[in-house]
Amino acid sequence: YNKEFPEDFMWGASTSAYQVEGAAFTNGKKPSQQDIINKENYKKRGFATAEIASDHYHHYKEDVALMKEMGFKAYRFSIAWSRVFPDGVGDVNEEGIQFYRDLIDELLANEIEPIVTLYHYDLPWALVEKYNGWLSREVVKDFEYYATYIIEEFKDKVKYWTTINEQSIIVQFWTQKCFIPEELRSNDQLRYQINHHMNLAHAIACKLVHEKVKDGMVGSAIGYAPVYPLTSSPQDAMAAQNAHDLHNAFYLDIYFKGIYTKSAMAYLESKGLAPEIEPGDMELIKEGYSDFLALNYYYSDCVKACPEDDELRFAGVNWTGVKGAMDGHEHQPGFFQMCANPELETSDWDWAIDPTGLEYLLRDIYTRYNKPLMITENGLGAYDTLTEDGRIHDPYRVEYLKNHIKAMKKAMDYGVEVLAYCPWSAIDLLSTSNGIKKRYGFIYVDRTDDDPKECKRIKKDSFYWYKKLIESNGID
Ligand code: BGP
Repeated sequence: YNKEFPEDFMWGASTSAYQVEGAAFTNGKKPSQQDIINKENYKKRGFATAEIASDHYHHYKEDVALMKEMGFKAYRFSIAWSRVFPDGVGDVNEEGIQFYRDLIDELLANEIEPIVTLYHYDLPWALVEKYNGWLSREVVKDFEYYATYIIEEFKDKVKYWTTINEQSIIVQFWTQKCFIPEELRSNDQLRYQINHHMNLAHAIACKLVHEKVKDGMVGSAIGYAPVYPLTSSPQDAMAAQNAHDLHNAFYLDIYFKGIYTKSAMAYLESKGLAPEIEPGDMELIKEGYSDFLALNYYYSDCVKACPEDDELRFAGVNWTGVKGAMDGHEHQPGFFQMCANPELETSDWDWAIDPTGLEYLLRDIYTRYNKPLMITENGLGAYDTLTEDGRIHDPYRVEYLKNHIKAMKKAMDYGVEVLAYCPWSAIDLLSTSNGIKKRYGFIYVDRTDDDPKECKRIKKDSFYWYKKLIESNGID
């Protein structure tokens, strides 16, 4: 492949607020739903809470200096709504917003482009208490209140905005990504209702960026997996098309065409899962078009045909990091069922490792929608060991990232416009499915789930490798 990347290509990495910041109750911040989910749910599995996380809140200058040392051109992070508006709406928490002013200024002073995500799973808990959070349509106007403030505040400093992180993943894993009261969890239609509210919120944020930010670019960050059929049987190929329509097109068609994918909607209607749509909603969605798509890519999916009389179920999780411990696969009766791909190796968490899938999806999306793309997440969750020499040798991570970068470049050589590569994650942080045991960073954070110690930062081998790669603009 042609090794040269564009001069202005944005090498960097990503994090999200509740997974990295800590200081969950500091300087006026009140809990987000993740603080509650972490406490109540994750603690019983022995995971770290978000109370301290990687303590980025207190280490941000050191962290930005390390990013600078690696040569980052961009950094994608999210703003914690409950730090800025502890009650979701109302008075701004000056100390909370000041943290983001300082962080953004620190990035700009180091010539690192901030790529800001408005919402990454962490709805203020106050709004859950008030009206069940995303389950209620009321959240849309409160999101508008929050987004208006943030976009106004940073309109001269932030050019790239992403709205809501991974709606497709929220639909699949809704009880981990949103606080859902026990008694409502059997109603799967609500997954799609939440998603509809998010579509409205997304559209509003896009409109706000278009109105307020000169030369601003806005889009959604989507968790995207290309779908392969298990066999070459026409039934499995059809199942792959169905899964693509429901998992991928269903979101992209909203962002770029302002419509719900017909086939996916017809399927959801047939199962009583379709969202309620009010007059004017689709017009709003159309007006809030996206300028680019941010992609979070970890694995590809594999499917086969699913019998009509099968039982509906959504995605499973591997909570333990022991291969094969995934607690089930998604079944959409008569449409498709997910299965393991016998052709691919997996991570310890059963995520298929598939660099070619990245080339495949970049080319596929670009051909269908013809919009610039950004990689805002990609990476390998792994157990890292601090060795006696005080180092972290993570050749598996380097191998994973290198192969994905090559695949991305191949897609670019076929004409796909990719603006940035921001893998997950800049620094170790809490995994949503396994606390601090499952690590992703270039920078090791010396802590365990039980004991935050001082969260000392240690450069991993992958840190030096990435630094060299950025220095040579992609030539490894
Ligand atoms: C994405 C999320 C991130 C991150 C990542 C890794 O879905 O946007 O927040 O957590 O996945 O997943 P996990 O933390 O489960 O390993």
